[in-house]
Amino acid sequence: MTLAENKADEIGGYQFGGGIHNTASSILNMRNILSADNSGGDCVSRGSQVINNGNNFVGDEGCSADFSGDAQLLPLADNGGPTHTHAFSFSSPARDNAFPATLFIDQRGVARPQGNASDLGAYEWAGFTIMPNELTVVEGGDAETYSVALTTRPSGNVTIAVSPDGGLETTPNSLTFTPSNWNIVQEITVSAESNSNCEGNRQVQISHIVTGYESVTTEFSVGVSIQDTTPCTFYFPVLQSN
Ligand SMILES: [Ca+2]
Ligand SMILES: [Ca+2]
Repeated sequence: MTLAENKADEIGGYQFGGGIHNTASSILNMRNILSADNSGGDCVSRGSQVINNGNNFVGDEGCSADFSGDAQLLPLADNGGPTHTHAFSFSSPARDNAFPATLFIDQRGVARPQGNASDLGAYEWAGFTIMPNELTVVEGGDAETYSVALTTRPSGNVTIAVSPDGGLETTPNSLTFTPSNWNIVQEITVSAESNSNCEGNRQVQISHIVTGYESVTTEFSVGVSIQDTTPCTFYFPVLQSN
């Protein structure tokens, strides 16, 4: 369940929980709840018992939650299914952090889990798999590859624009997944350009912008370590004796 953008007025300086308000003498059992971006408290327990059954996200740290902070929720929108839902960014801590083996569909009817585990709240990110997401290439040396695959069938074409940092070359620089080829893994080849500069080994990245998937434009990156092969020459000042 996702509870977001609800409001409860403060009375006498006391918050009544725009997201969750647990009244005195009642017991609140929570698991896999996502309560964030509410006004008047994301979860307020008024002298009553909260039983944390694991993996709850409460933006303002109320109710002894396991996760807090910015849930990176996106505006309420038609993301498929019978009701509007709050999607979230790919980098949201809600993604893949649910208590395992307890959720089988999300509020839209999308099967859970997607990716490494189920997501917190009402929305399951139908994401993609990147393998590996860290690699090493040698300057002027052999190319390496990584693969990208979607985890669910998209409703239309999904494009992924690939942008390597300086010193890297990638092929291709754009991927397209369609509703018919979405489950076929696509590979990207990476190589490091040869040069005559002594730069030392360095860490760069390949950025990706994904459009047309889940009504959300999102980004991810793959980390690349470049090993420098250029010999380094050092010059010392010539000391002259009088
Ligand atoms: Ca997931
Ligand atoms: Ca070099």
